[in-house]
Formats: sequence, structure tokens, C-alpha cells
Amino acid sequence: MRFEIGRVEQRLARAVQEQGAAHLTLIDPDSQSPAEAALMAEAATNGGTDAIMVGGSVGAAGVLLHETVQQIKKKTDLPIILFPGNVAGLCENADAVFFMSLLNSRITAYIVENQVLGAPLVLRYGLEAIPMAYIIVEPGGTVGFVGDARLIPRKKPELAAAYALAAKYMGMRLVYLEAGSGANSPVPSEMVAVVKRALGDVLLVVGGGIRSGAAAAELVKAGADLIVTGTAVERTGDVTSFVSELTLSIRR
Ligand code: 1GP
Repeated sequence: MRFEIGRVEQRLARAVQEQGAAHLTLIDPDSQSPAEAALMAEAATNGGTDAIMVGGSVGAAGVLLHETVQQIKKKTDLPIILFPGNVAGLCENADAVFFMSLLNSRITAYIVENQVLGAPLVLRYGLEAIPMAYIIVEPGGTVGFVGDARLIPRKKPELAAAYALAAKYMGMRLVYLEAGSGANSPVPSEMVAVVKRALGDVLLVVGGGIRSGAAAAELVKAGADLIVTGTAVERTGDVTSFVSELTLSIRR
């Protein structure tokens, strides 16, 4: 093999292979205290989530980010994967980082410059870098605005597929279709199906606006390999039951 796939990425791929799909719980350090974040991660672990993502578009940086990861580590053995909005979203105490390029941004900083500034830090911190294309679909939410994305129209799955195929040919091993945190509805399942057909073995991550096991199951049926939920986990009164409903509904 010409490159080595890291432990966390292998674990995600194995989970998808064995279970049919995997679930990632997204924690935004800006939304609650580190101690509360840790309790959420613990409850999500008990509900069967496969990994914890930590990041956000605004405010997920510095001491707050570091402390959130630190507290989460005390409560779960699951991999902690950074989901950075820019170079400030890196910290040395996580396990891995989704090393993302926002392919449909108008600003080169989100496509490559933050990555150039971040790469030496990823190396120094010993983070596993998981190469991922990030593609934002309407409505796009905060990340669509902050990332100045040319949002993929919901009725144009072929455009999303063209981006995804370009990502595959550039060697990215994961592609994330994002509707934006708190979106009224997730990425359309027809779009997920068309994109997955283009991607083949490349893992397809889908997130934004997923609020129920049924919605997650529909996306997995269409071809999603990994389902991300953030807002719904934050808002539910019982994280363990919610995550467990979700994980049970997406697994074979
Ligand atoms: C945001 O896709 C993620 O980047 C999660 O979205 O908060 O709507 O679950 P939600």
C-alpha cells in the first residue's frame, strides 16, 4: 500500500462494513460547558454512537475547544474527531481530524489556505488526518454563510455528484454532504442516492437537519454511510434514548 490508513478511519470503515452504517455525534464546544459536553458524549456512547466529532463554525477554538475535548475523553473511549471550521479548530488532545476542503466555497481560504496553515500543526499534534471533501447543500445554515459556499441547489443532485466525483478523483476518502446545522430538512435522499452511485467505495457522510431515526434510516437506505447529528442530540431531553433509536434504525 502506498499510504497508511489510520486507526480511526479504519474503525469507521469497519463499523460501516459490519453494521451497514455508522453514527457520529457532533458536539459544538460553543453550545455548552465542557462538563455538559462530556455528559452528552457519555450518554451518546451509551446509546451506541460510533465516534464523537468536536467542532463548529463560530467560537470552537482555544481553551474552550481544548477543555471540551479533555472532558469528553474522561467520559468515553470512543475516537474524538475534530471538525474544524478553520485552523483554530485544531487541538492536540483529540485523536483525529477531518482534514476537509470546502469544495464549493468561493473563498480559497476554505478550500486550501487554512489547510496549509493547519497541516504542520496536524503533524506536530500527532493527529490522524482523514481526508474529506465538504460540500454544502441548500439551505447551508451558518456554515454555508461563514464558508461563503455556492450552495448546491436541492433539486440539482447531478451537481453534488460532480463535486463528489471530483473529490474521489482527487483521492479524498470521505465526502460529507452538509445541509447546515439545524436545517429544516436534511439533504434530499435522491441527492444522496445519486452522489453515492458516483462515489462507489468512498464513504459518504450526511449531516444537517437529521432529527429522527426514520430520517436517518431513509438517508442510509439512499446510500449514506455515516450519519451526523448535532442539534437533535443537544436538544433532546434523553441523549441515550435518542441516539439509541437512531443507531438501531440505521443498522442492519
Ligand atoms: C452540522 O451536519 C452537522 O455540521 C449536524 O447538523 O446540527 O442539524 O444535526 P445538525
